Amino acid sequence: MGSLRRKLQNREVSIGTWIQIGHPTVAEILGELDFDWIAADCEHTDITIREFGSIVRGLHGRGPVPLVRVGENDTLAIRQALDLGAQGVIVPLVNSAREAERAVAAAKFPPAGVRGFAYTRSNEYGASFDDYAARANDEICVVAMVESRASVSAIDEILAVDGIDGVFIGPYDLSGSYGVPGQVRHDDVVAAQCRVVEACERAGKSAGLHVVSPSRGAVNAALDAGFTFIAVGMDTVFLRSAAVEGLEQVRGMESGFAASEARVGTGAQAGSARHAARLDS
Ligand code: 3PY
Ligand code: MG
Repeated sequence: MGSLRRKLQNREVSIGTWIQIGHPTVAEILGELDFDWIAADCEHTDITIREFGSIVRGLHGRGPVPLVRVGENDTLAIRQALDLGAQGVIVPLVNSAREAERAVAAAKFPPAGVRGFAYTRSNEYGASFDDYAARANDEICVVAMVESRASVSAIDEILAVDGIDGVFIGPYDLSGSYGVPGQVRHDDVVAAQCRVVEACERAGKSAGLHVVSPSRGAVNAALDAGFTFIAVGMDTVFLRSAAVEGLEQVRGMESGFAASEARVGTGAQAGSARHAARLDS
């Protein structure tokens, strides 16, 4: 069994992150970091299946396990992502055991499921066909997203589906479903999340949460609440916060720069005086 699937099944903590930018450079940069897994979000982004292939190639040979959140609970979307080398799928809006069974079936080769066999990137275009076919069902992780009142009501049945390794909370959709859109800290939404975590504890499966703005406090709160499959940040969030911080470091320097320029003179004369001063120092 793959190490991430084992962690999910043992409720061991894993820390991952999300990719929303469909370029391999992002995967190469984040892939060098010590994340346990990296999930590309193909639901709420413009990441195409081809771009997902580039992301998986960017992660290849690096540490984090490549996961995908498919656009919807669709057999072909799941098959194509796994064929490209995703080692697990996060499936949005799973509202019932039947829908969970559908997701698992798409992710597993027969007789456990309906995943089709072919020469694909995941089996090195056939070079490791037999080996991959023998181990894929055991290694591929399937995580169902719980993001509706219906899903919370059916949580025990969803978790009882063989092949569902854990669930991941979608707090925003959950808040919408409870009639308080965007209020992810609303009592009803928090109570729903607690219900899901308790069900995971009973079922011995993992509960996942996205800590969008990472901090030790926020991750500790998630761990204390019983979540073990934890995403921190996201490429877009990291990019923005680094840009904001970098800009904060230097904004305001222009006024000092303008003042020193005024003292030295203007134009080309000022530039050469400045360079000369720097060379002298
Ligand atoms: C949700 O909050 O519903 C999400 O899917 C966030 O990714
Ligand atoms: Mg959602």
